[in-house]
Amino acid sequence: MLKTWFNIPLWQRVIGALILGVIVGRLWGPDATSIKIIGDVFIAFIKMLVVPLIFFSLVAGVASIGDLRKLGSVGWRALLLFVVSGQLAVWLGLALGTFVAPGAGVDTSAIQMGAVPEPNETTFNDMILGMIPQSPVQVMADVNVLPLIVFSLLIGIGILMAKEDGEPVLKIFESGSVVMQKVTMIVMELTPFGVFALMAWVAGTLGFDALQALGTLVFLNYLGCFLIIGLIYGSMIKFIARLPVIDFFRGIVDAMAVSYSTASSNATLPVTLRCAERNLGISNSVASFVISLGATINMNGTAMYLGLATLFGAQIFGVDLSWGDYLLISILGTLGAVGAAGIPGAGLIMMALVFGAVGVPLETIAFVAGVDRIMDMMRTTTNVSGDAAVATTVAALTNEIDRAEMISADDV
Ligand code: DAS
Repeated sequence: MLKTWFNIPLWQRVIGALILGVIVGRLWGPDATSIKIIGDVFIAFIKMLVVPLIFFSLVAGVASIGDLRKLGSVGWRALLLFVVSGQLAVWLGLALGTFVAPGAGVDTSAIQMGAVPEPNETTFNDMILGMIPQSPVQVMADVNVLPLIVFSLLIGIGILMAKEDGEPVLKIFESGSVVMQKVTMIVMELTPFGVFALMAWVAGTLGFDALQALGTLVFLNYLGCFLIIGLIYGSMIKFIARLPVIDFFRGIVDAMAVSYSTASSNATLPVTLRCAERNLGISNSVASFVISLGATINMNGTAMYLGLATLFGAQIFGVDLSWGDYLLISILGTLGAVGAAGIPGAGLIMMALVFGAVGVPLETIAFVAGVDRIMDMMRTTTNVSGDAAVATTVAALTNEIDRAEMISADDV
C-alpha cells in the first residue's frame, strides 16, 4: 500500500487531494473546519523551513556569485541578465495582481485568523532601523525576514571578500543548503494531506467565490509565466543573442517537459545542461556554469509569482499596500527567488519572506497551498527556460556557441 502510494508521482497525489478536498468541503460545509488542523500542521512545517532555508540558500547563493568574477565577461553578463529579467518578472506579477485583482471581493471573515496586522504606522526611520539585524539570533527567533535577509547578504558578501579564508564557511553553507533542501522534500511529502484538508476547509467555509479567486490566481500564474517565456526570453534570444527563437525553444523542449512534471529546477538540471550543449551548441564551460548558477539564483517564474501572490493575499485580507510596499515587494520578490531552492514548493515557502515584510497575513499560505503545486510546475518551467535563455544569450555574446549546431536542432 505504502509502496503504491509513493510510486504515484507527488504532483498526481496533490492534484487528487485537491479535487477530493473541494468535493468533501462542498459536501461537508463549514464543519470541514474540523480537519483544518491537518493543514495547519503542514503550514507549521512550511513556516519551520523559512528561516534556515532563507539563511543557508541566500548565503550560498550570494557567495556562489564569487565564481562569476573568475569567468569575467561571461560572469557579469549572466548576472546582469539574471537581475534584469528577475525585476521584469516581479513587476509583471505586480501588474497582473494590480490590474486583475484576483483576491478582491473574497469574504474571508469566516477564516479564524490572528488579528490582521495593523497598517504599518512605523516611520521611515523605524523601517530603516528595523532592517538592521542588531541581534541576529533574535531576528531568526522572531522570523523577522527583512533583517534576516540583510544579515544573510552580509555573510555571503563577507565570504566572497574572505576568498580562500572563507572557503570552510562557504562549504558549511553549501552543504547546509543541500541539507535544508532534503528536509524541505520530506516536508513536501505532507503536501497531499495538507492540500486535502486546506481545500476542504476553503471550499466548506468560504464557498465558491474563494474557489473562483484561487482559479483566477492559477490562471494569472500561467499567464505571467507564458508572458515571461514568450516576451522576455523571446526578446532576449531574438534581439540580444540574435538567434532564431523557434530553434531555441525546440532545443529546450525536453527540459521544459521535465521541469513541468518534476516542479524542480535541480532535478531538471542534467536535462537542461544536455539541451544547452547538444541542441543549442553552447560550450560546456558557459552552459555548466551559467545554468548551474541559474538553477540556484535565477527563478523568474517564482519572482513573478511572489509579486502576484503578495497582492492576492493583501486583497483577500484587505491590507492596503503603498508604492513603497510595491518597491519592497519587487526587491524581496527578487531576493526570494535568489533564496528559493530549485525544489518543489520553494516558492510556497518564500511567500512567508515577502508577506512578513509588508504585513500580509501568513494565513494566505494556507489559502493558496492547495493549488500551489499546479502553479509550481509552470513556475519551474519558466525558471528553467530562463536559465537556458541566459546561457544562450551569454554564449552568443561571448562567441561560445556553435550557431550551426543550434539551427540543426532538427535532430532533437
Ligand atoms: N519549484 C521551484 C523550482 O524548482 C520553483 C518554485 O517553487 O517557485 O524552480
